[in-house]
Amino acid sequence: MTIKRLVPVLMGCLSLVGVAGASSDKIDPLVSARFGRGNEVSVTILCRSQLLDSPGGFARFCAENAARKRSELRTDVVGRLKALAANGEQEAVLKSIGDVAVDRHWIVNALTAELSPRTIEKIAALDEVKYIYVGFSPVTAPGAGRISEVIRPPKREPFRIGDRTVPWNLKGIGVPRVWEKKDNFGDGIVVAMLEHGVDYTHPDLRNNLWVNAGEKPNNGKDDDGNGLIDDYYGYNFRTGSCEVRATTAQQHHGTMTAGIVAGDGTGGTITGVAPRARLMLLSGSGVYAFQYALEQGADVLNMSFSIPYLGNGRGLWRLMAEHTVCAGLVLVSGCGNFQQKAEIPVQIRIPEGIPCIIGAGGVDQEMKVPSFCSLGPVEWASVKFYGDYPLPEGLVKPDVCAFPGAGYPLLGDAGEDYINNRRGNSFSSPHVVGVAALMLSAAPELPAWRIRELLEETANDLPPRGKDPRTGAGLVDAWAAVSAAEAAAHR
Ligand SMILES: [Ca+2]
Ligand SMILES: [Ca+2]
Ligand SMILES: [Ca+2]
Repeated sequence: MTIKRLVPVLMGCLSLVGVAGASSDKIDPLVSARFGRGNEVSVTILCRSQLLDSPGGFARFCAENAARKRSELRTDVVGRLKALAANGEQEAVLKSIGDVAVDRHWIVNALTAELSPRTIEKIAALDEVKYIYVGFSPVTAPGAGRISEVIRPPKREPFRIGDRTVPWNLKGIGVPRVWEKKDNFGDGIVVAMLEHGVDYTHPDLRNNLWVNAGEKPNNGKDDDGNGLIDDYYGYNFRTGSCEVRATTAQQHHGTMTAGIVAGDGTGGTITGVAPRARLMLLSGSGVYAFQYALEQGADVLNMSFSIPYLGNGRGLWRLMAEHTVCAGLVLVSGCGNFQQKAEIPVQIRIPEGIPCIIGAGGVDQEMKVPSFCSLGPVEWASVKFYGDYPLPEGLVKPDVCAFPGAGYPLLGDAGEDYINNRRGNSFSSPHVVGVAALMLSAAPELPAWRIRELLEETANDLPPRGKDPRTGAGLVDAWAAVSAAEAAAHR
């Protein structure tokens, strides 16, 4: 313990006097492996001052802020993160790297740029630099773009099941009972979908879209002054465009996941767990999505994707996710489909392997884990600045389970209202997201980290007893989870 504490202090002193050995300790081996090819390397430069320490800072923050409202935490934490990003450390780096294109971040106090190996080694010696990771995908310079259809005003009558079909997957996690007995359909909750696009013109989605009230669509102007032109339904940070509509089969993944969150059954089948939640549509790197979702008032973020081989970069994602959860956004991610392709402990990757992110695994209708579903545990002992959750126990993931399919209706693409032959934990995740939306609709001021705790406490445990690395805490139970959220809000 003493030695561990001494090392960073010593490193700090050494870098002050410019000893090269100390500064190279601040360059991720995955970055230096790209040196020597004569190319510039994309890096994300983590500055010294961060809101949370690693690894104990998140648990301390949650304990100290347990009695606070989520809305207060949003304002307070976003303000503190932005103040840290403006504390002069980023400026010191900018001064040192000269005139190159840089993305400055605030969700973590960090910058992303493409730099030469020589410049990277130079800035590693700065006292203001904590560590240099492989870069987040850079944002494409904002362009104009157009939204294919401006839907207004949305038709939002009071929600009724009526004669529409409610499929087995929603019944299996207790959703219709919440609708009928609690009159809770997810009203008032905004769910951000980080996807490759969503067909927002689908009849079952088009009345459930979040819109940026400060932005006039398709006028070529950034009306709300957030730096993004015409970001009406969300934003595509990959293309630098406001258009977030799915047009290819691959992008159609997002239509299916969005349908599980909020498909309202206009076409005859209710696919959505929270058919009165609203959808914010985002594409691109997580860092931009987290910042946008926090600034624009999203409550839950779905991430039905998995990133492998991040090495120490897993720690950068973890810090970013912990800051985001402290700021009141519930993060959920599917646990992946790599059971037959990868050894434990790397079947469950990023973001779903991060402790504060709700990792959704899968079971079929017989409560068996399908052979494609990734299994836990996850290790963090090898990750710079963390070193917790050593194997063999590791971090138990998944956190909870839902249904990955196949065999229940998903939203189809143009010309086909529904399809039912797809499967994967990409679809488990939005079930959990939908339940989180119902919980927050009932108890909007619960801190975001309480949603994961309550989902686990109320899940229906599956063998073996207790939280296990196949099914987590068990199958989510919407009725019990929403009831627990209501009780926690009144405490
Ligand atoms: Ca804008
Ligand atoms: Ca505009
Ligand atoms: Ca169990």
